[in-house]
Amino acid sequence: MASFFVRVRKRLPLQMITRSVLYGLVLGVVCAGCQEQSEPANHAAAKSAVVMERPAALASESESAIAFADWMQACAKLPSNLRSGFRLPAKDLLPLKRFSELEVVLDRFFEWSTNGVMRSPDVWVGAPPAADEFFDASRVYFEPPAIPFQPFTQKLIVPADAEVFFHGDFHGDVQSLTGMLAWLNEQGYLNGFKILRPTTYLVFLGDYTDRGVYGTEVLYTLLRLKTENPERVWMTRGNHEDIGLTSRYGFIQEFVAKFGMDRAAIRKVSRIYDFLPVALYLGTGTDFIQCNHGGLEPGYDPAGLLAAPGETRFQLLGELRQVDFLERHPELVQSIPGSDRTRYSAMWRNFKPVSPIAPGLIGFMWNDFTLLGTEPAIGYDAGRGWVFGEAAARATLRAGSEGGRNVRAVFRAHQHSSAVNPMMRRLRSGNGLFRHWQENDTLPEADDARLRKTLDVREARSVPDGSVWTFNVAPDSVYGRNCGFTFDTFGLLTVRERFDQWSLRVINRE
Ligand SMILES: [Mn+2]
Repeated sequence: MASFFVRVRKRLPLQMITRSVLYGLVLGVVCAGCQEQSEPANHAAAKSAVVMERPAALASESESAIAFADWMQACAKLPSNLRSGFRLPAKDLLPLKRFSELEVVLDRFFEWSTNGVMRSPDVWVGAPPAADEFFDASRVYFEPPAIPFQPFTQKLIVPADAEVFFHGDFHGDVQSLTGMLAWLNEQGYLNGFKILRPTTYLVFLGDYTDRGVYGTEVLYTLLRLKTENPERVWMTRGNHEDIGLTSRYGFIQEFVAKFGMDRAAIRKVSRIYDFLPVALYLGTGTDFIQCNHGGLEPGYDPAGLLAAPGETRFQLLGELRQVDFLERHPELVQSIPGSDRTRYSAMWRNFKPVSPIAPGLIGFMWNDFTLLGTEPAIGYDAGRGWVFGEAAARATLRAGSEGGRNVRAVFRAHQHSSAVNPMMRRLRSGNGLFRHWQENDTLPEADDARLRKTLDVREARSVPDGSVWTFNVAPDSVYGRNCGFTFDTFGLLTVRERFDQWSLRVINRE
């Protein structure tokens, strides 16, 4: 793994890395870890090895944490990514002077992750993860002595009058996040980092870092929110919550520039991703929405997780059984055009992930959805993943719905393009929130004026059964610049006893 740490010293021409190069490099990282994992002798030795000190006992809030107002002020002084041309500001402007200031919240997060609600074997559906692997935050899956890669899903029951805020990709735009927090403070939902109302939840949909230079500040802010409201703030794992991607798309480069080349620190900050669910099923007990970064993962069946008694439950993904899913749904395969059908059928697998992308992509982190109802049931975007159309999405959501428990909709992010494309035009026209497969939306290349007449662009929107929603990326990014938007977007879902009364409000900030 030495090569991995050497590579990140070099300044990579990030925008120029092609997908195929990216994949080759990522596999290099991942496979080094995999060999260790499958080597019983090393594995046994690993159990007694001490790689890194366990997180120290928690310092009390007051002695270690930066005050909310100071943090907001420090972040407000940062030049935007676009104004600075994605260059780091002068050292004295950085809100975190040393890694130890970030480490305080990492340690607090590890303490909650390893000794909080997840630690009890009773909250796991199926076999709970091993104490000396999953819960040993000093060990990682991508470096020897390796632990298994063990992604998981989560169920969260919320009260029937819950208000749940959602935000899409930040990609190192900290002012998008602090702007949202300022709004939540103004509106009385938060006091500083602290949630005030018992029915308020915050859900972040992944891709916190990379591509903008304030990823460490985004993570610090999110982890302050999480650790001060651990049962009310949830972060899902995006495709960029993966050391294979952060080492190539800017975050580790940013981290090294800010804190120096510190392997233990890089390992530690990367370990937080393993405690973020790849999908969060949030709902009342009868109705759920699937909250995650990318798309559907047909190889995973959530029925057991949703049926388990209790308000907060977790389940290891284990083996993803995509082939089995398609065998149960031949109609989806039949609807794929002939030549693609042959190609695709060779690509579906039953597999146990050893990393977010190997031996196949985890759909929750990577997959996409088509835009129009007229597009094919299933497609494949090379280097990105499976693209689900309306029929396949509905079939997958229905397959996870059993015993009166229904997965009704998907709230996700993962959409950005550095050039205006049909998806970005829909996000721009829809004020940063797009519902796929809208009835009148039939022209893929329609312009903004046309889309604003066609799409649901209202502030308050109903949530139809089977709907899929994409939240826009933060604006201080090449996506904001190249796609011509400067507004930030978050959503407020109001949950009700009856699903047909749930509603989603779009909130925009300049
Ligand atoms: Mn993404």
